[in-house]
Amino acid sequence: MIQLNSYTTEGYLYIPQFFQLEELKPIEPILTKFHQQWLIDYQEDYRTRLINSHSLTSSTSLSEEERMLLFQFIAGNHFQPLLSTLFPAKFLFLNTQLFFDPFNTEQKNYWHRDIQYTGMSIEEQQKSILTQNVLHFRIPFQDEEGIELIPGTHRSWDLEEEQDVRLGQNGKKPSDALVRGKQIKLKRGDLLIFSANMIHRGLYGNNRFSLDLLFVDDSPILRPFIDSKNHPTSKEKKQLNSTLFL
Ligand SMILES: O=C(O)CCC(=O)C(=O)O
Repeated sequence: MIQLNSYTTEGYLYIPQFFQLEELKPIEPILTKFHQQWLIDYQEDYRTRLINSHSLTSSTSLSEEERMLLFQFIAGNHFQPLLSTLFPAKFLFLNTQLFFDPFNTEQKNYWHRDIQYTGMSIEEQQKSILTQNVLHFRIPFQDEEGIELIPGTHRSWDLEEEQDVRLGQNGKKPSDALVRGKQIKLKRGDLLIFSANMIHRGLYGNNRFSLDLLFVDDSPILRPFIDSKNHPTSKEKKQLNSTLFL
């Protein structure tokens, strides 16, 4: 039974052993292949700062069959019931991200809300988080330290100290500890769903390798963030028979 109430109040849903272990196997080599090529193409950015890649479904390093396998995984039976329960109305696939450890083991993580990178003013962000829904479905392929998040902040604004830390202001750093932080450790096979709008940070270590699928409200404000290249072509869509795509 899906715990909608818990998501509504806390902004996240942790489902241990959501996947049978063999269910992850077909897509794992695709992710690895993408990542190997990404490490070559983005060597400099990887060595200096990046902790994730994105847009696997538009990558030229994957074949048409591999892209289709990813779309089938995204649109398959796994996620549809959860999505229908968690979103209040219509929703769409946004994109994929792949998270890994920083090259520099001293590199610090950073508290953030994804919405802070959209160029909206603080006032607009405060208003938007009350209604907007952007969800991460995190699928770890390795046991990992997971995500630290502040429950409830998908719909409520930061305490003063949290905002100072998140924005790295008034003598605070984005990696400083926050009292209300809650760590969700993850194992391969688990699924963590969390709101991109809540205050959160990744916890590095153990050579993590996690696929995030992102889904958004089908709204005029969020549609422009969707890059149609990451969605199936109309021919591919016929094979998928899903309402997740443009
Ligand atoms: O895992 C991470 O390093 C950060 C994850 C994150 O911030 C996100 O998924 O938005």
